[in-house]
Amino acid sequence: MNHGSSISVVTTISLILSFLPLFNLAQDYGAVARKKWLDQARVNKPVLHERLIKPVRLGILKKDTNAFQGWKVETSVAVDSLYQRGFKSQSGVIVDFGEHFTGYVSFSLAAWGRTPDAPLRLKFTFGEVPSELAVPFEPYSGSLSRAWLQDEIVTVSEVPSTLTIPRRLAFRYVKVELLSPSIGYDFKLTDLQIKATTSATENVASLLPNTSPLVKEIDRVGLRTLRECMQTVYEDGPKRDRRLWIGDLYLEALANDLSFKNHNLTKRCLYLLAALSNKEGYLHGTVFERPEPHPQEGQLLFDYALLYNVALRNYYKNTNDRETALDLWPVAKRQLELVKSYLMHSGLIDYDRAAKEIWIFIDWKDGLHKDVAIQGLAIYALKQTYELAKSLGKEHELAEVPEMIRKMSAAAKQHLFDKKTKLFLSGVDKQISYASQIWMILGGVVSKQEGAKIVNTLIAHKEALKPGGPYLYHYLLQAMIDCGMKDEAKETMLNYWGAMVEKGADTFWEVYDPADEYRSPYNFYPINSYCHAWSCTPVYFIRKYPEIFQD
Ligand code: RAM
Repeated sequence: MNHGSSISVVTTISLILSFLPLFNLAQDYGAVARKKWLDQARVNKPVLHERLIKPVRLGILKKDTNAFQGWKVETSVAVDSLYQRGFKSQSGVIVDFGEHFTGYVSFSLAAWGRTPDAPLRLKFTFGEVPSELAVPFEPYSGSLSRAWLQDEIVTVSEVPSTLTIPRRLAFRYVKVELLSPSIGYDFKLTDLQIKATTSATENVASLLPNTSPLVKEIDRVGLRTLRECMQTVYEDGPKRDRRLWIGDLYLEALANDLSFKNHNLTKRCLYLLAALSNKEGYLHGTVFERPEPHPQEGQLLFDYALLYNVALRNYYKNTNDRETALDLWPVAKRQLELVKSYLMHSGLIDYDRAAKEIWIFIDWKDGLHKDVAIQGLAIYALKQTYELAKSLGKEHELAEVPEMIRKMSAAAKQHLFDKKTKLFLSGVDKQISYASQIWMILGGVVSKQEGAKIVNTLIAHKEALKPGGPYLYHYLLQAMIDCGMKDEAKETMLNYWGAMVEKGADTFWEVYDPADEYRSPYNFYPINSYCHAWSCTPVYFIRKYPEIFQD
């Protein structure tokens, strides 16, 4: 090929490429890097601490309109009363383990009087909250698999025997029913127990002595939530979905940094996600560990991919582990291509196109319009990634980023801020939401003073679309703190997480809407997770800002 023809080939190629969306240009990291990352994930896999836990008492399930979701479990007699009588007359018994545990349940069956002459069929229903024991699972209307619900039918062919339910469970309460008795004999159920697992250790520094009892309680429940979600990855929820999601990982890592300090777990998760990124180098929103590590193929999540960078920066800040930060730097850098690929000349993200091509999460909230929020979140992530680059001496690789930040911030103020309402408005309906204001504040699009005014206007605005759950409440609290609104931040924590505590939460919930306890993003509230990673962050706030929360 002569020189002239090679130029024309190059020109043709670059012409073709210029019509492709930018993110198709991204290159794979290569098999060597991926293998190294997967190995790093493997060597940092934590050993699970196991504890054998026995139930503390029996309970009585009661309908109560004042209780959370209309049901409560009242304390009844000691567990011995179950173990020392024939089971037939006790079918439907509620056993209370006193706290939330995650692990493997076993039990023993023995003859009680006459010779066992037939198999037994028992049904176990495990509940994180009382309503899961009371609400019929059929007809099932949920949008997630019915199989997540924790009811297990066990057929026992031989009595006496000791059995372990194969599936890992997450619960405080168990209901045990006898489905198929034999008229010929009765039996005893004994030694119900759970081998509880967690990768969190117990040594967490206590709060200052003057901390209010409610804050202490919120912290205790938060720690419990985090502990249960810390398994061999940061799970989102030990009942459901039991896997690593980037958005949950970031918040769990924040709380872990100031409590259990299991930094290797964070490291493992960061490596695992990197190793399982797609061919273009973009991170999947969620990955699975078993049977072999694999991603949720095709599930890219715009905001979560960007939050990975924030999590990596946070990991580096907390550990000084430069080697890992440098190792994973190409991954962080690559995620920024997502922003570039949707950025319009105006400096705004092309939300309509992005929303068609990639999942933008922001919050579980029906009707939420996310164009403003993703703009703010992208600016926030660009800034955080730039800070990470600076700390690694890599800012020259992000030479265009400061100008992107400037342009995107200016565009947000010019096109998305409404001078009349003094709030950021989203979508054609000019929606006023907490999500929009929160991410504009966190993105630093407005000054601290402007941010405080916005939050005050928002609070006074009765129609504003409130956060749908603890995930966005976390960012609301952070936005308030960033604006110097200490009292409001404390009040929000006490009102929101405090209300869960007052409603009997042993662990914090995936979804909690004070105006509707039955809300579920999945159309069936028993499928909600009631021990959910992203709700554990009071642990972080209380320790990070003792002057606000421990005073
Ligand atoms: C749900 C889970 C998880 C969250 C995603 C976006 O499936 O609750 O925690 O990260 O949604």
